[in-house]
Parts: sequence; structure tokens; C-alpha cells
Amino acid sequence: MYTLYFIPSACSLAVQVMLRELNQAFTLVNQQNTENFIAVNPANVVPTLVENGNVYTEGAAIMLHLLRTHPSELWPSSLDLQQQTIEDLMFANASMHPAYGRLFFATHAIANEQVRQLFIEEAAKKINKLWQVVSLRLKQREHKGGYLGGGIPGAADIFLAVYARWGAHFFVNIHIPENVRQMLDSVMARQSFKAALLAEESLT
Ligand SMILES: N[C@@H](CCC(=O)N[C@@H](CS)C(=O)NCC(=O)O)C(=O)O
Repeated sequence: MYTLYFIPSACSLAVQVMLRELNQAFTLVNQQNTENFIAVNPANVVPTLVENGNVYTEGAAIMLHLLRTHPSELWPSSLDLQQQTIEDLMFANASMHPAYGRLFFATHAIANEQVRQLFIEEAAKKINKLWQVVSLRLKQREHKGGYLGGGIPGAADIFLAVYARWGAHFFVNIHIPENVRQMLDSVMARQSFKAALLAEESLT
């Protein structure tokens, strides 16, 4: 059985949604209430997943581990589609996640209000460009279903839905194209996503 350390609304939410999509049992632990969490993950970040004494870190790597350990249509058999799945996952985790991360960084690290807002607006421009890339990828794959992962949300779709929620914390215009908005809304409307949010809430 898995143990997932989380911070409310953080990227760990995506791993919890994936565990639910794959019908895996898990215990949820709020990292903010965990003494000496650094002993579990020296990087002191979530998601951190533990199973049978093995500690798994790095959101994208955790997703790949789950996809390959628990066979489902979310992990395609063809090498080409696996490559696409990995590329989408890395795009979400290594491009979109850090782009949103700059908004949080500015909020915590820049004391001057004007400078902070300028920084946030610049960061939002980059985020908007990345959402355009998602929009293009979705258009190119329209015939396969409404998600990057095809007819069912894949790891990248789930991560993107989690990041998109973060925009509401900032006073800046983040433009999410309509076809992406629809995809994100479908992910958030899934039972797995709603249950994951409720589970976090109950431990917060
Ligand atoms: N490269 C890591 C980054 C994880 C990360 O930044 N997690 C954030 C939440 S989204 C976190 O734990 N922040 C708490 C902190 O930095 O103290 C990954 O992709 O898993």
C-alpha cells in the first residue's frame, strides 16, 4: 500500500488523482503536519510516495512509475505513443510547473509591490505561451479524444489541471484557450479529482 505525502492543492494532488484513476489503495499524509519530513525526502518537497520502504520522488518520475507498474490504457504499448506520453508529462512537469513556480517565487521573494507585479506579469506571458502549446497539441490530436492522453486523461492532463488552479492566487491575466479550458474542466469534473480534493480538505 502506498503512502502519499501532500501539501494541499500542490502538485502532489496530481499523483493522488492518478492513484485513484489506477484504483490503487493509499494513505494520504499532510507533509505540513509531518515531523522530520526531511528524513523521508531530503529535498523536503511533495509529491513523495512511499511503498514497502521504497521512497519515490519527483512528480514526473512517480507518474511514470505508477503507469508502468499498474497496466492501464494510460500507458500505451507502442514505443511512439509511450514517447509522446513522456514528452507531454515532461512538458507539464518541467516547463509548465516551473513557469507557475515563478509566480509563487515572486510573491514570496519580491518585497517591492511594483517590481513584484512586473515580474508576475512577465511570468504570466510565458505561462500563456505554454498554454498555447497545449492548445495546439490538443487540436492536432482532436480525433483521438479530448485529452493529450487521447480519450482519457493522462498524467500530463492531470498535472496541467492541477497547475491551472494555481492561477487564481495571482492578480494577473492568465489566458487559457477554450479547447484547453474544456479539457481541464473535464479532468476536474472526474470523480478521481473531486475525491482527491475532498481527501486533502479532510486532512487540512
Ligand atoms: N521537481 C519536483 C518539484 C516539487 C515541488 O516543487 N513541490 C512543491 C509543491 S508543488 C513543494 O513541495 N513545495 C514546498 C517547498 O518547496 O517547500 C517535482 O517535480 O516533484
